[in-house]
Amino acid sequence: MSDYHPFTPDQAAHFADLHSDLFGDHSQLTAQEFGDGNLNLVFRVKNNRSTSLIVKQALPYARCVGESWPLTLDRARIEAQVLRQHAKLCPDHVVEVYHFDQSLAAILMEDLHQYEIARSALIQGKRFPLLGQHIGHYLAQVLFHTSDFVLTGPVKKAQQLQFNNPELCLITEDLFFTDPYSNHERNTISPAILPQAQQLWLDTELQAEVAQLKADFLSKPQALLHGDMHSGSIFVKADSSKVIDAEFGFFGPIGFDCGSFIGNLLLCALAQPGLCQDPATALDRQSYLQGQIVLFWTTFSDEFSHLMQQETADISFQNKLFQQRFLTQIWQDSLGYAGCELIRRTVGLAHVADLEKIADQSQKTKAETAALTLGRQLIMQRSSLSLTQLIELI
Ligand code: SR1
Ligand code: MG
Repeated sequence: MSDYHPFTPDQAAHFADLHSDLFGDHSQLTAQEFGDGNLNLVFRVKNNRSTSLIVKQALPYARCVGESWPLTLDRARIEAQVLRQHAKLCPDHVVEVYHFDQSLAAILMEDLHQYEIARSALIQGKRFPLLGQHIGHYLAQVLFHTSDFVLTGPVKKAQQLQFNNPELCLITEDLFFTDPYSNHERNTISPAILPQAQQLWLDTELQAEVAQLKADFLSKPQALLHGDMHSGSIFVKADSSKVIDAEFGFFGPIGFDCGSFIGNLLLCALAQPGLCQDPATALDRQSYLQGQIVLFWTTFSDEFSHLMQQETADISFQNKLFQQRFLTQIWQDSLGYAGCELIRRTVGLAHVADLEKIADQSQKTKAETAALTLGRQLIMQRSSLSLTQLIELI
């Protein structure tokens, strides 16, 4: 990686120009860095005819913390390769990667400027009737086709090596499963909910269940996950949804991706009474978000079941009873990981705008308390909760 240097806007524009034919010979290019995520540099490069592309470059550290938190540049390779593999399996719902340069840790990709980030749009109360269906379809396709139902043992093991992502997995291991359950210096806790957070540090029954979910995250390489399936990793417009940001990708438990998506819709639903003044509007938005969770899970589970029945290559895994049990286990894991997401986004390092944008302090305390309570319920009751019961709990 000796050629590596963080891009200036001009260098990002040059990189985009060099690796794409989209701009034309006489283009005047401008570039602007606008990355507001946690880890990387992101530039929009535009010509004078409004054609634009995105250059995303990994920094050798976590941007949100600074140089004191070094981070592998290899995450750019993982991201480019996961996005390309997922795009082959589900082209409608994955951003297109045009070029990847390993030595610069830089990716040139499609600019989704006609789309909005799902988290910001949902916070504003915008509705996308197909969001749950799109993400259910995306996850069913990419997770099934990278699992043991399709890949032979040797092929899957080779891919596990290709997508070995220890540093980014360690971030999740720490931030999801460890920090929130102790008085860790990385945690950020609103003073008003400190007593509830302290409860988490003492709750050994909850900690035992979280330890099980962490053990599964570490040792259940079921499929090639996106690895960071929150609503900030999804671009949406009325009739289309596209997934970005797959740098946390690795072979892990299928329920982790499903649970991250469900967890982020739940966070948005719990934040609604604090985000909009009118209680009736808040209720209406909550019922839209509940509907999207139902649509997501019914789409995912119907499609995954169908794929198991129709396209399972391995004869052992064609057993119907095994397939039913496998899907039930994904549901239970999803509830557990959704619960962990609710808790870590409330008291851990990486908070979400859904809760942070609540201006009224007492409303924010209510929403944060609700997130911790629901998070605990999902983790503790994951082996018995149905989809209908989940919706009732909200
Ligand atoms: C230091 S990274 C913090 C969080 O941002 C990413 O999007 C992941 O969700 C990670 O946990
Ligand atoms: Mg991200």
